[in-house]
Amino acid sequence: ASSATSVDTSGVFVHLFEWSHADVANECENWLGPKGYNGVQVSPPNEHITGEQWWTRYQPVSYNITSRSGGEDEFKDMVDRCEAVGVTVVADAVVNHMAAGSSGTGVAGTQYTNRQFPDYEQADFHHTTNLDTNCAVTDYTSQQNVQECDLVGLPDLDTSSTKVQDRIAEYLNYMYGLGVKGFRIDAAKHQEASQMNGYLKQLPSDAFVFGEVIEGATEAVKPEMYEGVCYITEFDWAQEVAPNVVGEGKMQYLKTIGESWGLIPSDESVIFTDNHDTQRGNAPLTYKDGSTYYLLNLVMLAHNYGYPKVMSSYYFTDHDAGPPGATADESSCGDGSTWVCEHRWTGIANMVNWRKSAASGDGEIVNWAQSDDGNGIAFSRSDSAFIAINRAGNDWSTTVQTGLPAGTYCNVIKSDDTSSCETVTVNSDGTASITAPSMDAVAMHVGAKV
Ligand code: ARE
Ligand code: CA
Repeated sequence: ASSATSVDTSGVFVHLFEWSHADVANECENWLGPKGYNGVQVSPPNEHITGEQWWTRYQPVSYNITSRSGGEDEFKDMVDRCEAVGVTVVADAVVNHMAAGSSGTGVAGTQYTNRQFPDYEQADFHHTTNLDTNCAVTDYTSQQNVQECDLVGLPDLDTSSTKVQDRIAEYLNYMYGLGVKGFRIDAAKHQEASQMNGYLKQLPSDAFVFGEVIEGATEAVKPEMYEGVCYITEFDWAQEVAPNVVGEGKMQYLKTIGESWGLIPSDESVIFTDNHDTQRGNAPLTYKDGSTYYLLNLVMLAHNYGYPKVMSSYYFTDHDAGPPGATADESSCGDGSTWVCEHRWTGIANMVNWRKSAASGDGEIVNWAQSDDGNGIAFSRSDSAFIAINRAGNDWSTTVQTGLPAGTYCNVIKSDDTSSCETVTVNSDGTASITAPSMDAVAMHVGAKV
């Protein structure tokens, strides 16, 4: 299993998709730090091809820290300012491949031709007998096809080569030197696990690393192959959980989310309601779904399975559309046309400190209760945090055991301001009378006691 890293995976991190470094730095100080987020995933910070589409970021031209999000000085300033308020920067590392096409220029002016870059020559890529061509990823039942051919036309680096491994390690260590303690390995599934480890083992042992491995039932490459090498994305979490929040299932089934559902072990798992790909693809719920998406986020943040990543998006209709030009801040967040800022939605933001309280003891789910129809659930964790979530059409009023010490608590779903929040009273025996409104929740924790 993955050893101790500088990221506490009992906390919560957020993906500020396509935010500029300057905006991320401000957000760390104004929101992420105060609300308790312990990490922020940023878009690939290295030089990429030019173009307006968001996915230009996934076509590296060089490892210069220059991108649509800003240059190296802005990157370093962001890392320092986030770290100063307890928020670790997690860089998206695109190292399986380089930019496609016969020639082009990167955003910092670096030029390349077919499979030739300042950092790599043609022999550093997987290839046919001709150095300038390669097979295409077409057959997910073949490990070799998936890992040694080109993904959507992107020249596939020969990650078995120690030269390539060393160059990737140098890039990641360079970012580590700038203060980056976390990495998302893009297209990890397209790199053989031990070859990936060839560069990951060159990183300091406290680096937090998770690999993007999408499970497919009939596919050759399995998430399990990466156990012990890095944390792993669990794409099935949203697919399995969402149908209980909306649709056929029931909230009552959520008690056992975990390995018994076929998910990877909790202590190696990164979970999310949707990500930048699935929100444009097969995500069961996204910000566009409103309250059901909100409830799915609350389930993710309250349950003890996995290390949750909150998705923070920009509004889009066109699948390829790049980010809005607007600065992401107080005036643009949630304006309906630029930045969605899901991570600021009151219940989501306040559940981050809730989860910290929840993890203060053994973190176990106790005092489970449910409504008669199974659409309302309530539970506590570590006797320091309690939540009731209700997907029914009617409010759910009940008296439950909260496990909390007697006292008056904020309902943090509405506010965590102890001077003015709506409150819930916990009696001396730990019970409380609560009302979870329809499509809403009520939550208390020891960190927000009045
Ligand atoms: C773009 C154009 C292409 C063009 C290419 C080269 O869209 O038409 O051929 O450029 O010129 C992103 C976009 C791509 C984009 C690419 C490069 O999504 O559209 O291509 O950037 O600009 C598989 C992989 C998984 C990958 C997904 C998208 O296994 O690793 O496909 N996800 C990551 C990122 C993406 C990114 C890349 C990888 C590339 O998160 O944002 O691509 O760096 C099943 C399988 C999965 C498979 C999935 C989709 O579920 O199990 O393994 O995921 O289908 O095919
Ligand atoms: Ca590969």
